[in-house]
Amino acid sequence: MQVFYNDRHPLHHGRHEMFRGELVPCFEVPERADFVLQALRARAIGDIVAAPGIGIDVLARVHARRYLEFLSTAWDEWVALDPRNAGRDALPSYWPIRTFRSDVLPASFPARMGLFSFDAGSPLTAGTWEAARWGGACAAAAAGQLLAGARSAFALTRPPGHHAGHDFFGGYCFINNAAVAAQCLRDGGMRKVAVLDIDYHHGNGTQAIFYERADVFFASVHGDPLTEYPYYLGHADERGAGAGLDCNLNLPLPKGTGFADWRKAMDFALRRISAYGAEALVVSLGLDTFEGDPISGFRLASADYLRVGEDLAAAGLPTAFVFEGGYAVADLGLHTVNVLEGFLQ
Ligand code: SP5
Ligand code: ZN
Repeated sequence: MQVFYNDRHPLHHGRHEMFRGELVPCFEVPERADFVLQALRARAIGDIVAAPGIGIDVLARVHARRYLEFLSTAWDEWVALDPRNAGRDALPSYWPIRTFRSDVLPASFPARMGLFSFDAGSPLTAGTWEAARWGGACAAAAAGQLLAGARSAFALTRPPGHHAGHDFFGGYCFINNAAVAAQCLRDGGMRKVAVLDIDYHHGNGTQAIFYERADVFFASVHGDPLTEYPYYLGHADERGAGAGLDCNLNLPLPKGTGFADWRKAMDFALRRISAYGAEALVVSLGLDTFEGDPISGFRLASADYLRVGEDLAAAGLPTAFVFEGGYAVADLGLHTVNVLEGFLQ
């Protein structure tokens, strides 16, 4: 399996995220990808290569141009506000909810920061744009492998992507890597593509990007948003809209769910993907379903990830894995490699 590793990922290195009124150390740290890389090397899973660069047009297939423009200049604008900001992460303080206008682009940088985000837990740092856009390149390259006939590929990158929407960041995500991969598969000639999101948190960004489209099916198994982040999306009655009606499947599960019930939900999602007629699959591979994850609530054990990979392989589709969440940092390598090994058996 080709592994497209984003070696620029450490350029994104948030220090703090806002949590319950205080700044706490980030859960989404560079060591996450380092542990996965080490495990891939130790167990000789695949060829670890760099992705070729992509133009902004590839990202603009799923993101708004004005959002990409914002991301590309955000750090410089943040530092221009106050030179001392060079030593601080950028976090939003204002949001234009509901009745506010979002059609007028504010001149104020802090106002744009809020326009293009939905939480204060996703610090933007000096190298965020560089790291995030090369993540998009890894996702595009993984899609390219499938288009060239490969059975599987893996985009190993951070920051993660599935919470990032058409024009917003949040949930530690800036560029939606899985959406980039799915769109590249479509643009490369696959007629129907599915995204299966198995991160603990609902992939609100991916869902929103494809919600009214019939050519990309989105399925997600996740913690019930009534109690779990990202809270405002991911309910079972969200079935898609317009041409995309019944091309969206949410399977929220209660906090505390163990592997037996989780596996039934994933297998149901795979059956729906098969019935839909997908020609290729993108897996948003979050490993925060692990029982030891510090911010999540499912109870998967380390060996369960082998079964996850086997079940995904049984779907029989060309599959691009895209790395998402997972915060039990030292165990991430083992779990990621277990999924991939289970898939390749
Ligand atoms: C990609 C991904 O997994 N994003 C998740 C973003 C979650 N952000 C909210 C984190 C809330 C932290 N809760 C800490 C609980 C400590 N007991
Ligand atoms: Zn997550």
